[in-house]
Amino acid sequence: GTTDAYIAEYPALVKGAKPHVPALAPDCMWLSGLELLEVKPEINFVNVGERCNVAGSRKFLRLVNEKKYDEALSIARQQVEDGALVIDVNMDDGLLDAKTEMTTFLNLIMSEPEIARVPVMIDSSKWEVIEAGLKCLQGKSIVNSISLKEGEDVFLEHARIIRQYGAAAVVMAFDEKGQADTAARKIEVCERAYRLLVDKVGFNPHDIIFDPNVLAVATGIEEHNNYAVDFIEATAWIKKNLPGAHISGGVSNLSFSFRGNNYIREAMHAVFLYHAIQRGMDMGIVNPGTSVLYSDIPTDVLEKIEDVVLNRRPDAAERLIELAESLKATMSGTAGQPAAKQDAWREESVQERLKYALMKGIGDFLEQDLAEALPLYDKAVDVIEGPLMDGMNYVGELFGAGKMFLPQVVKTARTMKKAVAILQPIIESEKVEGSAAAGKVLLATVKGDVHDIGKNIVAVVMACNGYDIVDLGVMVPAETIVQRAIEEKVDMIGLSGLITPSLEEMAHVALELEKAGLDIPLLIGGATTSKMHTALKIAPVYHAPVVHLKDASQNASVASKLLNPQLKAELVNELNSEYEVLREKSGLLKRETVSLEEAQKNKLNLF
Ligand code: THG
Repeated sequence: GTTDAYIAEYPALVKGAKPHVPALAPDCMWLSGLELLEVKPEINFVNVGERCNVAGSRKFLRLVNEKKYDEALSIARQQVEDGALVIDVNMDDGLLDAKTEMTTFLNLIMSEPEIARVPVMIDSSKWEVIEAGLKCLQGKSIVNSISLKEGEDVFLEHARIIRQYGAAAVVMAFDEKGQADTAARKIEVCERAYRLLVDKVGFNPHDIIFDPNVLAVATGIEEHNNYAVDFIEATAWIKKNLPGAHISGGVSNLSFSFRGNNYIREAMHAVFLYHAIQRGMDMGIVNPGTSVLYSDIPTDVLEKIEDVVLNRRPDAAERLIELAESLKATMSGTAGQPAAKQDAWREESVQERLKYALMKGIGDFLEQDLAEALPLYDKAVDVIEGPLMDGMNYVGELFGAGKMFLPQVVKTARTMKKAVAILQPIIESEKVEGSAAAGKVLLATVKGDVHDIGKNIVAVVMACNGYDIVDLGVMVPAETIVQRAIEEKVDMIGLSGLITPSLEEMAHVALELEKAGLDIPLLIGGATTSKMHTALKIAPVYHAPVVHLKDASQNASVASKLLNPQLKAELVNELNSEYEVLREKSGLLKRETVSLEEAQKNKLNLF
């Protein structure tokens, strides 16, 4: 019916009507799942549920691995019930197909109205996973995350695609130099990213969520003490100077040093948020089920936690550990018993005393105890490899079991350093051809990854154990690692990384070491690394020993084994059989094969 005559009727119909005025772009952040989430100033904080994260929850990882999606969905549902306004979903694991898992899980969420009602934050360090996620979601979701770590071109390209999809974006405070740790660096990186997004890509500032990096405090390393303060200062600056932009962070990262004590961890988060929200933090990835409120924290506990979070005194971490331990004791019912006599340990045998001194990080009696121990051993190095290493190993065990905290491991390492320094002159004088000296270790965070805090802790622990450290920093390409390993004649190479793509990069480095004909043992560590991944993907491509280390407390003892030919052989045997078991367990090798003859009969026949 759209003839000229028909259309000619229109002018009369619209005469005097007001033209449509398009709705203005919102002057606050708009997000949505099935429902709109309008982040008006009255909502002073948007809590993003952290638990649907295979790297952040053992339970969620297990459920996804076992394809128990119903239960995995319940974790999402529970978070929404607990008040999460957004849910973060992360499927980055070296042994999962993250893209497929992301797609599967988001599609499942979309058919659960109680969950799909809230916006989703797609959390991945792989761009292809993020794009796969964006394709599943209706409404306005959040990409977590982009950054300047690979330079402006990649950043702009990703930002433009995000804008086409109509999503908001978390921008991490990383650049080509690495992750911003001080307030000044955080500000520098965020300001640069803001200008690019607003001026070059045409981003609505409300769609920018800065993450100035919540890094762990109270690690035992002094440089880390001001991390929370740096975050809060950068937050205040961003709020004031980058209009419209929001500020978020992964709050649970803050308390990694207190793994094993959930009360202290949650109280630290409450304290951090209390101060950061006042200064302008308006979003955060948190456990929505937390029950600890700032106002409920007893005054004495609060004071000690604020000392740590606000970096108010140099011994803050130590005092909080004491408190954490006494709280643990109270909870396990040993409270009220008289404390064991402070110096009862001085009555024990010298080996036990040395072990105890290391465990507790007490350096005061080392001179006398070492002098007493020396005549009992053939050589001074034996004291290190004997009672001192026993102490280190014990600490490693306790740490692994969540019974000890990171700052204590660092303190132990410092005590070890003192002991090694005392023994050093004697070791030198006893040195014979071919005797084992502490070796030289190359450390690097692999290409594509800017996280270096774990690596730096390892460097401190190993340096304290007498090793020479060649630290190549972050984003180190395989060629550089190979070249420097040769130049520096190192005894072993430690690769570190936090994000999942680093796993592939580590396998690539191993392959390059193999190609270069090297025979240097490889140590693998970092949050996403695992013994399973090492067994399946890294060890098979490199013939020299490849050892996965769960945490920094193990490095020194593994390194000392690698430097002793006999212990090295034992370790390699142990590793080989462990890896074999893991490979079988993974089922990847259980492929049914036919005989060669049969296979040859099946060859492609073109004529
Ligand atoms: N910034 C941005 N995204 C992020 C982070 C960030 N995503 C991931 C992470 N950091 C935030 N999420 C978590 C989730 C869980 C934990 C920490 C951060 C956590 N989990 C317990 C642990 O490891 O001790 C595991 C407990 C369990 O297994 O149940 O602490 O900073 N943009």
